[in-house]
Amino acid sequence: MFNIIFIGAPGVGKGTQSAFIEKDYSIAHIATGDMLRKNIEDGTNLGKTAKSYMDKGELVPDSLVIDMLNERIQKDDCKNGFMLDGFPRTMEQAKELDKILAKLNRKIDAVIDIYASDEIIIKRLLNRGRADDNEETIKNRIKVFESQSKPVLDFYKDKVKIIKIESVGTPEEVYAKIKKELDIIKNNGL
Ligand code: B4P
Repeated sequence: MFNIIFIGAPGVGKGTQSAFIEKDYSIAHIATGDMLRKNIEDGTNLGKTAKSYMDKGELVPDSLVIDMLNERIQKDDCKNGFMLDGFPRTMEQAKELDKILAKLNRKIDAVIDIYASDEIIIKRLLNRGRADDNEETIKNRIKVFESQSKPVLDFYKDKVKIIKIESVGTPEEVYAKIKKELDIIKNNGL
């Protein structure tokens, strides 16, 4: 079993890198942003509430995202392990995740701290052009990341191995750096 968390600013490449990891390590890719967008698409109550926050680049309320994650993480495809892409994004989410994992008798093996300059992030996101990828919303998402999500790294600092990766170069080049570190952890069974 191999359980990983990705922490990084919007557009830094969490989703892009998660796709490589999912394939190589055969673990479930859990992207809370994708799950919320699916709820919006399906017109669920959760989707309706989430949309009002996501359109402004704000975080969706903790209780909603935590319940969604709790249910997802217990699905069969997580038996071999999981990679959390976009969760936890607040201290409250990190603390609740600890409780959820304790109940399931599971632990986090590695946290990937992925980073790039604001300039690179803004360029990538404007290029992608998703509904929430306009300059004003992107700038707010970066601000929200700095104030609410970055502190989550401190929560894991003394508990879990943190891999720090600069997300510059092609996606394949970035992934080569991540894979090297993950293989060390996996092979040492840390
Ligand atoms: P997310 O869906 O998580 O979106 P993101 O952070 O913007 O994207 P990511 O980092 O995955 O970027 P990607 O690899 O795609 O969140 C969206 C919203 O959902 C949040 O603002 C929030 O409202 C809500 N939400 C989600 N989770 C939540 C939670 N836990 N609590 C509360 N609210 C939550 O890369 C971006 C682009 O860069 C792509 O086009 C990609 O092709 C390109 N790219 C990537 N790597 C590259 C590279 N090396 N070189 C060139 N381009 C690259």
